[in-house]
Amino acid sequence: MKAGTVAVIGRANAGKSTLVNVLVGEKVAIVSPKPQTTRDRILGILNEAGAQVVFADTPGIYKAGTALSGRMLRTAESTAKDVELILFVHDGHKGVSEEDIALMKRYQSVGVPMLIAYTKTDIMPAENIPQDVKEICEGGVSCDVYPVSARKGRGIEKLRRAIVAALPEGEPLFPEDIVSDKSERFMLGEIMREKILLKYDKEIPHGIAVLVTKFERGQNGVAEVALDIVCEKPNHKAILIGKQGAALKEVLSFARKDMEKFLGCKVFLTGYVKVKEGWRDSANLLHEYGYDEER
Ligand SMILES: Nc1nc2c(ncn2[C@@H]2O[C@H](COP(=O)(O)OP(=O)(O)OP(=O)(O)O)[C@@H](O)[C@H]2O)c(=O)[nH]1
Ligand SMILES: [Mg+2]
Repeated sequence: MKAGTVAVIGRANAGKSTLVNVLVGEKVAIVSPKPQTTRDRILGILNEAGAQVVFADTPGIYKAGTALSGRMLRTAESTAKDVELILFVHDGHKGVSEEDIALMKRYQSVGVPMLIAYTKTDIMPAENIPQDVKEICEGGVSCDVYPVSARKGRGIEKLRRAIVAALPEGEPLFPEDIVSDKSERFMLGEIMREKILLKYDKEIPHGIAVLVTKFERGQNGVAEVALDIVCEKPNHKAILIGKQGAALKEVLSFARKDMEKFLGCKVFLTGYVKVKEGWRDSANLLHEYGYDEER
């Protein structure tokens, strides 16, 4: 059978996690309109007759400002080296700049076969596509470009076929009944982070870590989830909580609904907001919140 790992690489906010979710057919990674949504390497596993594709979703390429973003960048870099294929995701609706071409060439020079997914074609004029593809080729990038819309599901099947065809023959790396390497506990924390990314301005979510402190499925079919929402500043804490706790209540309620869908049972969710100044630059706290480089 065809089997292998595909590193999904590209700029922050390009649409990598959305594409991985669509290719796998299940939500394995959270998505938001804000750059730097994905912080860890997340494996999404696609099983089909005669093939197993392991997609390694990575944090988007973005200039590093904190120890956390430095780690995120290194996660993307190291993932690209140890795979059978690189899927470079490009946000087509932003056009193609010289820096984009330079980045594509840099990943092509890793020496692993590469395909380009040119995504978000649903929010751009279709006539720009051939010109952009030509520019990519003439810029010296010698790999196939697949225009897709992850949101509308366009071009996905063709891309999936091309990915499978590019993989070597091999044995599956994971059992066929799992879709992700991450635990339910990890996903619960990510669902909370996704709702915070969607609700608050970007200065706040970028400084958030979510620590799941309790996850227990009770006899009564209710899962009890407690988490700490760690932020960087006292004024962020005040914004997160809102007037008489209204903002926190709302964001917890959004998260709870998604957690119930994810776990398939009722969820009793409690969340506490805590302040840890400078946690994004503290090696100990990065470790405590699960942002280690080697895992
Ligand atoms: N219109 C449209 N929007 C898309 C498409 N794919 C992704 N998006 C949107 O683009 C934004 C970023 O998507 P993500 O999947 O989180 O992007 P990412 O590359 O994983 O981002 P980081 O994890 O921050 O690097 C979200 O608002 C998505 O809904 C698409 O095909 N069409
Ligand atoms: Mg992502």
